[in-house]
Amino acid sequence: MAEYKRPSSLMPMATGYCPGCMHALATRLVADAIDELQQADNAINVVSVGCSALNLYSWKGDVIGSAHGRAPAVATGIKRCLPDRLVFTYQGDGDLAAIGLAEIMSAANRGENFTVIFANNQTYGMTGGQMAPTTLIGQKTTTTRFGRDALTTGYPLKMCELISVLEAPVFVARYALNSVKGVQDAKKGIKKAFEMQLAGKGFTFIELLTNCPTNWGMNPLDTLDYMNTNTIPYFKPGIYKDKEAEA
Ligand SMILES: Cc1ncc(C[n+]2csc(CCOP(=O)(O)OP(=O)(O)O)c2C)c(N)n1
Repeated sequence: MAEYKRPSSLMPMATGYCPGCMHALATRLVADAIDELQQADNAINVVSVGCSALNLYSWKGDVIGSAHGRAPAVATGIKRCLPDRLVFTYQGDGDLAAIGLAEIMSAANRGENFTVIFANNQTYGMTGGQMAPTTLIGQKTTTTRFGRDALTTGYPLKMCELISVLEAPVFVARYALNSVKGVQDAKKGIKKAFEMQLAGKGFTFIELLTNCPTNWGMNPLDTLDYMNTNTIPYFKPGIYKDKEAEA
């Protein structure tokens, strides 16, 4: 029995991500969900800027790039013009929760019928590990050398919690990719979000807690423990909103 099969919606090539980076795993989970729903030819991946956007080279299907943080605005236009396509954004935390905060909140509040995949690695990976809005209190980055301090930089933004209080979103969930169960649950969540979009239900938001071994300065295995001890207690995994289950 095959232990591993490349999802058919990904190109047969290396990803370009650093060893142990969970962007590669997250990309694979999205591709698996798309394959299972037989949407490879129908999906449109809207990337913006950051390591998150490097997955554009891996996709066999349609991909469009957007300016930093603006993927939700571009996805809005695409989905409104092509309502039968499966449209999703794939965004990092600097992208979505800093420069693109207005775009994500506005698209969620309008209830646009697309899916957001939010990879939260608590840092600006591509540019060298600066503090992101989601950096944990005490976490060291290149711009918080002694650890993030709430007095000067505030608190890590909890995007699932923020988005789930809006009226329009129909499915909002957070998963941690540092355990087998987390990975399996994440795949189910991504698939459910895509199914809800295909059924025309509205805005769906999936947050994936990920790592950045290079900028965290850890080997990949240690990042798994760091996530258990630090990331997960603050960013609690779970389903924050599910209008289907409420109905
Ligand atoms: C308008 C604009 N401002 C700043 C940048 C520089 N820049 C490139 S990637 C990036 C941060 C990306 O961080 P994040 O979204 O967390 O993604 P990651 O690389 O961690 O996946 C920034 C600030 C840019 N490309 N464009």
